[in-house]
Amino acid sequence: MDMTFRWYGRDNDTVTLDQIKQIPNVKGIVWALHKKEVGQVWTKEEIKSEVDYIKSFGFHADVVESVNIHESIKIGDGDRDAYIDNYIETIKNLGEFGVKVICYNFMPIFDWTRSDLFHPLSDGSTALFYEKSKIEEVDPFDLFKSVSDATDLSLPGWEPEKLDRIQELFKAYESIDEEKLWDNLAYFLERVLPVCEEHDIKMAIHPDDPPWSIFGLPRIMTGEASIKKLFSISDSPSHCLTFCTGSLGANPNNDMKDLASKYAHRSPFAHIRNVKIYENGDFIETSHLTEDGSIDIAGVIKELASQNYKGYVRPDHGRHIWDEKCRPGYGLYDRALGIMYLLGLWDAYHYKKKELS
Ligand code: DNO
Repeated sequence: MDMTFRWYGRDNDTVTLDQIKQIPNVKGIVWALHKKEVGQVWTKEEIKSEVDYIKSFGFHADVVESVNIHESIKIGDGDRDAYIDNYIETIKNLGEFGVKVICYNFMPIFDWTRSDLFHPLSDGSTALFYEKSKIEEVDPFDLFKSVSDATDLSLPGWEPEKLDRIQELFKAYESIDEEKLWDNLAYFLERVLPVCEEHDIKMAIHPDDPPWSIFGLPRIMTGEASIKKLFSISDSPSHCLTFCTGSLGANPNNDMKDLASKYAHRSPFAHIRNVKIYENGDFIETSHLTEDGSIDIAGVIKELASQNYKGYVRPDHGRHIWDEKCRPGYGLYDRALGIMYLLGLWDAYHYKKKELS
């Protein structure tokens, strides 16, 4: 596995590349142009500046997370082709700078969703928390606003420009059911996959987080049936999955070890994190340690190790520990601990003593 670390850019992250450099075995930075408005073309100059900076620290910049999909594409609006044209332009530009994987998602309006970004855990740390009843009661507009306001740093997936359009977007989704959303995904992929193939890029869809419908909006990447349906759309080698243990794993019916055994070979990118699921369906993001949560993290890594998985891996959300002030889920400390745990599990399988030279 090729260990990576997600980073939000020079002026949008509390963590620096110098710090990431000190975590053993991190080879690449998972990046994006977080300041771009969704739907705009990422220019070659902008890409070059970010890639050059990342590479100047000795990291590769092979993985982009995410190039977000404009709502018009998900809704299938009249202007979707113009936005797909822009997306294609961005793919070509990224290809020119050696990008190998583009992670994206197809969730309507809301990306990852939580009711509390800093929920206390019994060890004194805080973590991202999903309380089902709260999400069922809250006005989506208020949730969007409170999450966007929770930190000075812009949150990925919570595109601020959506805030003014929430009602209009909900209206537009009234006529979009799951089937229609699948059709719109297929329409998008049909146009972008040939371009990805030409540029040797994998488009790796991220599962829905959480993997069920919220606010009555359709969600389609929720478990094994969706993965099967996804791959029935196209057999292009560029058509791939981002294997995310935390998002799919929030539904206890999704056995992540089993899914790793079946779909790791179609997943050039994996997000590894643990969540503890409560009986009523609430969940909280714990440390990566297997016994701290409900997901068999050790089993997943064992499965990846047995396949000698060559894809990119990143530790996903961590807790906020040791008083770190950081963007929710994306501090330095707990993700660094997570990496050492994942590497430890991997080494336990692939133990190789380094010979003295
Ligand atoms: C949250 C992330 C998501 C993810 C996107 C992928 O922290 O896991 O924002 O990056 O859904 O497109």
